Amino acid sequence: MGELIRFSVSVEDELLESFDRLIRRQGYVNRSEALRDLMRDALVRAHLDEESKATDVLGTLTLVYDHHATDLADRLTDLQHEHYQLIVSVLHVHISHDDCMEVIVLRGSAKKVRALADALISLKGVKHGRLFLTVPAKRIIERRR
Ligand code: NI
Repeated sequence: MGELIRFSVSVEDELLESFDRLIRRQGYVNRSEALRDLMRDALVRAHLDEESKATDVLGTLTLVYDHHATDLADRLTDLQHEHYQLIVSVLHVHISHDDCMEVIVLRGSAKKVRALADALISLKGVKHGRLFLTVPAKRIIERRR
């Protein structure tokens, strides 16, 4: 951790009131921590947008699907085996009689991770899928100095 620096920010009163209401709802105890989280998130997203630099990203892909859908379970498994180098871990939850949820932890280049996530999400029978990408925050902050 670097040293803490205090800085002042000028902002319209209405914007600040809305922001304070939001972060209170979210459970923040002070503005500084909320602002730090927003800054880190902005840095991570900016880094991920520069695809060529994002060589080591971490992702969680959540998929919801009907396990009765023809061939789907096999195709999901086949695709994951084809790209086993990108897959760190898989959590499977039977969420109802018909539906399964799979949370797949991915690690690799942003390009490959996104491509695999897109291939899995677009399989017929997948009802909902969403990829969340992040990077080790320490690395982002150091890189940007
Ligand atoms: Ni299941």
